[in-house]
Amino acid sequence: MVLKITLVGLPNVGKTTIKKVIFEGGDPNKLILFPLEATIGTKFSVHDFIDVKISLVDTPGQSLPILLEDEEKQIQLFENSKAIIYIFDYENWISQSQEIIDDIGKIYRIIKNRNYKTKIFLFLHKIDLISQKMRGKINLLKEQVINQLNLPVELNFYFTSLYPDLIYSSYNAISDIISNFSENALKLKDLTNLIIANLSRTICFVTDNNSNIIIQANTQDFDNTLIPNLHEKVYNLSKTPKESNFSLIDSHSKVLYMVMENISNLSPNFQNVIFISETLGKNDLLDLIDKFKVELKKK
Ligand SMILES: Nc1nc2c(ncn2[C@@H]2O[C@H](COP(=O)(O)OP(=O)(O)O)[C@@H](O)[C@H]2O)c(=O)[nH]1
Ligand SMILES: [Mg+2]
Repeated sequence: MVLKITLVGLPNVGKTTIKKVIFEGGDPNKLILFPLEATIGTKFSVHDFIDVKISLVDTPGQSLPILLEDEEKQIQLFENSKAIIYIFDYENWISQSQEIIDDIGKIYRIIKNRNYKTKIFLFLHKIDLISQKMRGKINLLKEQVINQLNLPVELNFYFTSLYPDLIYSSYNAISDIISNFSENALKLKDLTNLIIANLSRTICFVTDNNSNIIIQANTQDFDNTLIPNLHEKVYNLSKTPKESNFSLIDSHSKVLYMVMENISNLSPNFQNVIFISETLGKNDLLDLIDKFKVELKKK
């Protein structure tokens, strides 16, 4: 199955960086320190995500107004698009809210007039730049956006960031979106959430054949500052499997237990399942792996 996803938004909101980090394994820390060049012209790329081929369309922000007026461009960008992700940030919202409302309204009407079956998703990105105090009221911000949009349907809304403490928000948003279209992605997401429910300070990753993390599920109390570091470890370990599937990880002066197991015999789309925990030891983690495999077989 091919899933066309189009990324749109004003310049400099983070579209290309999201693509690099989530779909190409780019290091978010480096990409925030050394930003990418502005995207000139629309970029098309293809990525694997479980059983789905994601055909990703990354649009240049500077030409958004032209893209939204030009019929030919509208077709090129949106025709057969299952999902449009409109990305904006808090700074944009403060300084250009009317422009954002107009753009989203235009996209909504283009899809409606052309009878496309496209879902629109909104990312309020770079939430790391919002003050802690304001972040506490983030749902009010969402309400404000939805009210001003005043559309007949409520669009799906996500708060995202690639900042280390918050990066899981971006993974979650993307895998959530893809689960709308892929039965297998949805099942896997439900399965991992089920396994870690009621645990404490534990995280689960599933990687694909390219060692990319395709699903991540963590308990509410998991220390998010550890996550980017763990992504790197998981990626490297997946590439060079060792004899032992158990290791201790030292991260930010914390010791975590990790187990990893190859599950490619259960599903050709997957490579490894990995559990990492601050609270569980080796045997408990091995039990989780067994539980995961039993549930995966059931599906
Ligand atoms: N603080 C912060 N900066 C980000 C985040 N995501 C991307 N950026 C930065 O935003 C800038 C624009 O990114 P880019 O992907 O080129 O934006 P695009 O024009 O929408 O494709 C770059 O400096 C990125 O490093 C984020 O989550 N937080
Ligand atoms: Mg770009």
